[in-house]
Amino acid sequence: MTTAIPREWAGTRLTVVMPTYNEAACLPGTAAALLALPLPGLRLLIVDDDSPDGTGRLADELAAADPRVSVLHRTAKEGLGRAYAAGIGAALRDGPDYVAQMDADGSHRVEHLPELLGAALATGAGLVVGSRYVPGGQLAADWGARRRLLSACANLYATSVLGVPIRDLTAGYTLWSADALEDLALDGLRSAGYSFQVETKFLAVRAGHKVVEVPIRFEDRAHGTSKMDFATQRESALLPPRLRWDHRGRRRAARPQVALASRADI
Ligand SMILES: Nc1nc2c(ncn2[C@@H]2O[C@H](COP(=O)(O)OP(=O)(O)OP(=O)(O)O)[C@@H](O)[C@H]2O)c(=O)[nH]1
Ligand SMILES: [Mg+2]
Repeated sequence: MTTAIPREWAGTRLTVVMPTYNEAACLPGTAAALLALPLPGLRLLIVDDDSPDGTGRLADELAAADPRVSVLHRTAKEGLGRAYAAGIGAALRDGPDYVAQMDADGSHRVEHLPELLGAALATGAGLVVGSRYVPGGQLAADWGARRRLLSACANLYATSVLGVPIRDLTAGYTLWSADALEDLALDGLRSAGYSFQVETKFLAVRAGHKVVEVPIRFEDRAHGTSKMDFATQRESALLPPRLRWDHRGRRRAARPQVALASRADI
């Protein structure tokens, strides 16, 4: 069931940026579910890194069938962070009010998107995080104990090294105001891979943007395999101390403004 969203909010210009690499089995279903949401201001930008399994061709077919869909084709797999930096930069050029980040593999339930948008509009937050680690947040039932522990430890590590009070700092399901994104200087980010998620949240908090965490249920991917490899994990492990070093001695713009929202608030 989709959360009802007030009519005056539903037309808000919101672009979902969705990076894909070998997601041919997942992309059509995820895109169809997303485009069926009752959000007239919704656009979808797929950022494909020349997937060998033909995901880019499928994305072109989706764009040909629906004017709300567009595709950014990149020539090589340069990592999730680089794909997002390019995709978000392209999305901003069309002047949306908000930009959301969403995986193509079904882990991010489309039903949560109106909840994230509602939280942003109600609170004026620059960043809304779809969070697995606030009350009401859930992990897929089939995640084993090892994976749960790894995810929790990665979050705890990044949070404590960086001193950022966001409970799901590694989350990949987020919604940003265009203003907050403009402050990120996407071309100068350190992260090529998944650590983009941690780096961008850290920078948003440092810049004084209000952050709200909204509980989501995180599903296991519907088909296919993870693109997380050793180099990406290494980069993620090294990023927090590097970021701290980069920002040593620099004053934060303001006290961190991080709040939790429960479903009842949205
Ligand atoms: N364009 C692009 N997309 C990528 C790249 N790496 C990952 N992705 C996409 O980013 C999203 C997240 O990647 P996943 O492989 O699902 O990562 P994960 O969620 O940690 O792994 P699973 O739990 O197994 O799904 C998916 O939509 C991927 O297709 C990349 O280098 N380039
Ligand atoms: Mg995934």
